[in-house]
Amino acid sequence: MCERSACSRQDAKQKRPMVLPAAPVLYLVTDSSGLDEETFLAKIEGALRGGVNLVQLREKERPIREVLALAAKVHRLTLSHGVPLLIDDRLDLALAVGAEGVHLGQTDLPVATARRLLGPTYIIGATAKTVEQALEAKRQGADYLGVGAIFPTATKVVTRPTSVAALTAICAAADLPCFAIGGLTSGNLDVLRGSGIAGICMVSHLMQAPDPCAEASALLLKLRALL
Ligand code: 3NM
Repeated sequence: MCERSACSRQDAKQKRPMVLPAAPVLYLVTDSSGLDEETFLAKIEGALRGGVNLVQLREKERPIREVLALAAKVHRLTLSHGVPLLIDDRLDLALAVGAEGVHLGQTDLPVATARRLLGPTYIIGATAKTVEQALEAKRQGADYLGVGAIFPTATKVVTRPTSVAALTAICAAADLPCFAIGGLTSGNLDVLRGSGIAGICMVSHLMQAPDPCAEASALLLKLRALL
């Protein structure tokens, strides 16, 4: 599975993927900090070969032109695997690179505004930490919810803890695919059993894995058994 030649999904190269993958979703949220570009892209490529089926480009610190150039390269990779690429926060970047959608936090552009600007075919994800936020994001047109932080995270992010009980309540109330995020590793996923999630998001566990392909394929096996 992790051999370069074995994993490309040739048929997916023909058209832009526009829909969320079905559960289980293994969602890679990228972080290029501390990595040169070649290594960064190789990590993403490896994770895609291992079965990551949704990718978000999340670059908070870098100038927009750098992120634009990087997004185009990441999009080439995701397209070649038939996997949607979402851009964190920046609808302008998503449009500029022809990405499949955006992920919006609670202080970003409102979901309804993004939906009005992007139309129905783009994927829009929203961060939700309470049932109220989840229902509001759904009402405004979100396609999925990112819910966390389930565990403390060392990834640079403004967040606060979200309990598994709150995650379970959100999954039950929202009737949208919910993806857990925050401090998740291959060793702590069991707490998510029975929560109703459709998948998980990971930054550091995959970006820092020595072999993201092997790690992603092992994670998918775990997720299949868990969901
Ligand atoms: N959002 P890691 S936690 C991007 O709680 C992000 O909404 C969060 O990184 C939230 O997998 C987070 O390395 C970072 O812990 C998750």
